[in-house]
Amino acid sequence: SRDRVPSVRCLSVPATALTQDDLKKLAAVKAVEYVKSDMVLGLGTGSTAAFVVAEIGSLLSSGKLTGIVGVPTSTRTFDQAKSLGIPLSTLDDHPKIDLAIDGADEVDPDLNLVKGRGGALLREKMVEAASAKFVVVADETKLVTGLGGSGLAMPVEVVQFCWKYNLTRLQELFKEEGCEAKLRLDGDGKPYVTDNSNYIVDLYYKTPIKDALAAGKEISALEGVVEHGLFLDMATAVIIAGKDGVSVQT
Ligand code: ABF
Repeated sequence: SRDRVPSVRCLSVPATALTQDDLKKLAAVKAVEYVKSDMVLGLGTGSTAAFVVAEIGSLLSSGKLTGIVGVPTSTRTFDQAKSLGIPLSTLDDHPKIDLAIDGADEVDPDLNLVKGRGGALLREKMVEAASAKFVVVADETKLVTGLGGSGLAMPVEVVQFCWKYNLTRLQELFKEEGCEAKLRLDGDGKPYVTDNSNYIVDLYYKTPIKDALAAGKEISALEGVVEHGLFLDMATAVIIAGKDGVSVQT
């Protein structure tokens, strides 16, 4: 695990009057300071990551950044980056990524994450696991004391075949945490289908996950489970924008 250093607080602007979007933008701009020309970049998914991609696009068009290649973590990030003229590639052609920047849904004190509420967890985890550095950007509402503690979804990507069987097995795994499992639906009330043609089962906990490391292994051991939203011991740094400014935790 990473050595923890006290978080560095750089008070850029009094953030009291800032909206959540303003905070996301602050975190995004701070993260892009880590981007250097000629890097291969993992481009995250979600509203905070979208500010990162926008910032990279503007540095590229102003000539302040050159020679970068982006590996997107979703079709929607692909579309956004393409529209900004960011050269794009994939893990097949760029298996080693210098730096990935992405959002998160939950961040615990050890920089372990819940990710995937944006539905992109599989490609995010593939890209971020292939990255030499993985910087997370989030506003302070994402901070939790224990994963699953937000009461919001912890997503698991499953094959479509017999999804109900796996939904039941997943729920059973977390009986002690009072887990309720739900199939994620899209706007039309049909099952949400990921970029990889799979379904998502969202797990909702009444109390935080007791042992996230063990939980991740148990989830992955279920046949038909493709990937889960526990990103453990993966983040190199977490940039949190909050009411007292932007902090960088490593
Ligand atoms: C993405 O960032 C997803 O894994 C996660 O759901 C999302 C957080 O979204 P937002 O930045 O919009 O809060 O990586």
